[in-house]
Amino acid sequence: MVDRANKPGALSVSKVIGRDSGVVEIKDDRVKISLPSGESAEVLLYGATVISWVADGAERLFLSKEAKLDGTKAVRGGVPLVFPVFGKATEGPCAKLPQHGFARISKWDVLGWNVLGDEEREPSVQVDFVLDSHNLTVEWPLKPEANDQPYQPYAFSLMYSVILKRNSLETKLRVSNEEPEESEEPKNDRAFDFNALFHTYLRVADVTKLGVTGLKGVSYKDKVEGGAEATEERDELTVASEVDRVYANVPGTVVVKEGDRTLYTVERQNLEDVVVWNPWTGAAKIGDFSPDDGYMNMLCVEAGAVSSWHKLMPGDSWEGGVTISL
Ligand code: TA6
Repeated sequence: MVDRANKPGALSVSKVIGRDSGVVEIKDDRVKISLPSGESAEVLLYGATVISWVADGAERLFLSKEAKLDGTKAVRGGVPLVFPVFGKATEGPCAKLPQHGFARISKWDVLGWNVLGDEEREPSVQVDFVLDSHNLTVEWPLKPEANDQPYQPYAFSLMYSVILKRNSLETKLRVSNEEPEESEEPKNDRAFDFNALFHTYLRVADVTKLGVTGLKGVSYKDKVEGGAEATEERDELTVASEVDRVYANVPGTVVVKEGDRTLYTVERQNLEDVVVWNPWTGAAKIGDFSPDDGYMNMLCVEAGAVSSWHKLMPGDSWEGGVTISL
């Protein structure tokens, strides 16, 4: 079953999408998805940021108590989307874009929703969001200072799908270069490069008790050590101080464990990299991070394509996604 909203983004409706299959409520600035079995997720239209995921009776995402949810700042917590640049670009088409790009600070539209799986026995619900060049408030690419040609922003579109299942949350991003293939301009001119990442703040009881597996033997850039390159030696990454690492080309599944117990399994589709971040006591210096000791209750395990640029030619699309399961 597919139900496409007529006026995306301008809705305030509560919609039951199938008798026992779940509910999608679109109200003002957010979308709430609920399953009959009790799981739920909440997505702000601002940034299409997932700000809550409740599974097996507990909240699974960390959201700072001082996170701004009113569209004035990227949300500190949940799952902010990083696109088209990870961090800051000092040159090139992404120069002058805000840190981590514009996807997390743009207002997205709801495209529609869909019931997946076995509607009777174990339904799951997908909600799709869109963002394209028409609703951008920043320049991408950066306008050249002196150029007599008319400025043309990249013709891109993003479709972001949030899929709530019984024991997992799946998020998928499709990036399309909408420039017609038969464009008269040389094709390369309208190709664009991008990074994408799901900046997921996992909620945990005590970060010091965790181990993250699946990274052994993988090369990483250590941002705490000024970007020094190293290789992970440990079976399990543990956190006892600030951690900010970009693991490149991670081969398999990453698992967050507490002792023998699996807390989260992170499976990636077409996303080669994994970033692990915990600000530790530096959290107190992050204006919208609260409480100061909240770093004990979070670990960012971020699936992405960030260790190199991905090029998208006119007419082409790319898709990447991540499934987090209990
Ligand atoms: O993904 C990790 C990271 O890039 C860290 O370096 C850290 O600064 C974090 O993101 C938060 O960035 P933000 O722009 O949300 O403050």
